[in-house]
Order: sequence, then structure tokens, then C-alpha cells
Amino acid sequence: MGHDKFFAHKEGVCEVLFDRKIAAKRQTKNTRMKAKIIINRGLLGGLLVVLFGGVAFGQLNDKQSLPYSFKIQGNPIITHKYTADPAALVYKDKVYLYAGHDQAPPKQERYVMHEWLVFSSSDMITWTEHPVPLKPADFSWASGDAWASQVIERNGKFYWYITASHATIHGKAIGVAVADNPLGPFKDARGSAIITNDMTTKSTQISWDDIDPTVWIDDDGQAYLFWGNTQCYYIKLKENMIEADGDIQMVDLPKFTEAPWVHKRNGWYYLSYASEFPEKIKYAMSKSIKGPWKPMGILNEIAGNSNTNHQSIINFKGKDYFIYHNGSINNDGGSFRRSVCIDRLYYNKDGTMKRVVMTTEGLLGKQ
Ligand code: FUB
Repeated sequence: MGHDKFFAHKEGVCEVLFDRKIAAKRQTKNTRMKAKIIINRGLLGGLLVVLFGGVAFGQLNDKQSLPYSFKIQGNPIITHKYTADPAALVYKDKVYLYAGHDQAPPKQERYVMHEWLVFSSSDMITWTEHPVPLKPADFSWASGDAWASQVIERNGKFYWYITASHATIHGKAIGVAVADNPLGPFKDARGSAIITNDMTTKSTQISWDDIDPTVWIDDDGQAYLFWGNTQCYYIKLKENMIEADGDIQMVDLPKFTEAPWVHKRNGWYYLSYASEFPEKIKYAMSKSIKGPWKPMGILNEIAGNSNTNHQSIINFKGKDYFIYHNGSINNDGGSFRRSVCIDRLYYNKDGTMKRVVMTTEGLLGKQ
């Protein structure tokens, strides 16, 4: 699948045709596979397993009163509502998982995302969903679309970099909210977007290239904001974390689609990102946050029943985790009703990352 089709998918009439084709194809494939498994194993009413992901039997309940605690049953980890674009923050002895809420009704093949969600856990097995911490409506300049985001802590404050549609400047934009607590309340830190579409007109004319922010604070205290779609960009942030410092730089990554995520381990910087379409996660490594980045290939294959794939990589209590989304919730899961999953991530001795094995059992499986 080329990028042209991806463009079409994001805006306009072709979007629906293109995605319906994929959805229909996958639906048929999944249905066939499910039937086979049932016949072969005689597991009527039992556990259904599909390639690349689990079919969850959780009770979808979008109106669950909050806070709400639950224990994962494998993958996806959240089954009472659809969640996408996971971004995890390790703070003190907890993981905070921020995600977009996929609210498209069944059969609607488009993103409907009016809010971001937050979940916390001390062991990655039992999670609590907290009251909705942030919505595009909390940004006076935004007109909607709670697309991918990331929260990062600095000096006891929590900065939440978000993607939303801009109300007056055509296209997607990046904003930042701030809070004294990882659970919020968060409020717009600037009253304006930090990056808008009119700032990035050189390498692409698309209006959704300013999405998917990820922030890294380097050892010398300099913070960097990376983002992009089809072109990966970065900019330095001032110490206040809410203003850009200097010009926008471009990162050269092969077949970059979106979803950059930066992390560091043992002196290596890692820039993982969604590539091609449907998306797989690739990554690049560097000895400097400014690059050059050496492409290292695929980290995670196409995630089941979802044409996007969006990752978050963390180390928590000494173990490494790959957090992503797929479209595996039965019956209506798909590219616009996605679900967050977690599997273990492993490194090789030379610092390269082993390809992720997506599992239905997730963290309940053999580790
Ligand atoms: O969820 C909306 C968009 O889809 C995100 O911003 C992208 O990363 C893709 O997952």
C-alpha cells in the first residue's frame, strides 16, 4: 500500500472506499478463521483466538462510572471501551497510560475521538480508569479530534502534548496542556497551538502532517519535540516546555508514516515510528538525539484488524514493555474502534530490539 492511498484514507471520499475495502477484506478473513477454529477445536462459546491479536470478551461499556478498576484478561487490556494511540508515562511506582477514545459507532469508518483517557496501574495487570482528564474542547483554538498525544514530567509538572484539529488554521496542530498531577486536572498551557500546519509547508502539502507529538528531555536538560506524518520533524523546546526554541528540523527516516516515539537506553537513542500503510512499527537508532538515525527495520508487524499501529515503549520495574493498539475486539473492533494491548519488549546484547511478539495472553502469558 502506498502513501497515496494513505492520504486518501485520511480525508475525502476515497477515505471511506479505501478503508471499507480493507475492513471488508479483513472481516471476511477473520470470519473464515474464526469458523475454522471453532470447527477444528469444537470450542463453542469458548475462547476464540485470531491471528495477531486476541478477541476480547470484556463488556463494552462506554458509560462506565469512573474511577473504574479492572484486571486485564490478556490482550487487549481494555475491553470496556475502545482505546487508541497509547502513550505511557512511568512516574514514581506507577504507570500512567494515556490514550485516545475511539468513539465511532459500529460501521462508521472514520475517526470519532472527542476525548483522551487516563489509566493507572502499579503492576500493569490491575488498572484504574480515572475521570476524563482532557478533551480538545479544553483548547479554545481547537475544533476537535483527540488524536495521538504524550505526557511527560518535568520538575513536578506534567506536560501533555496533544494533536487536534485547528479551528482557524487549516489542518491538524499540536498543543500542550499542563497539570500538577499525572491525573490532572490539565489545562491549556499556552492558549494557542505550539505547532500549526502553516509552519510546515516545505516538505509536504498535506494538512495532517503536524500530528503525533513525542517529547524527550535529554541528559543536559534540553527538551525536544518530535512529530509528523509522512515527514518526521523535531524542534527544541524552551525550558518552560511550552515554547519552541529555534527552527523546525527534519528527520530522514525511510518510509515514515507517523507515530514517532523517542526513548533512550544504555547510551542509545531509539526513534520508533509507524511505517507504510497498513502500518508496521519500524525503528532507528542513534548515539545523538539529533541523529543521524540508522534504520534498524521492523519492530512490530501490522497489528490485527487495524490499519494503524501506534506504539509506546517503557521500562517499568526493570522490565521492558511495548504498548500498542489493534482492532481485535469482537465484533465491531477495527481501524476506527481500536484497543490498547501490551506485550513484553526484549533487547539484544548489542542494543538492537527484538521483533515484538504480539500475543493474545499479553502480560498474563509466560514472560
Ligand atoms: O488516532 C488518530 C491517528 O491515527 C493518530 O494520530 C495516528 O497515530 C493514528 O493512530
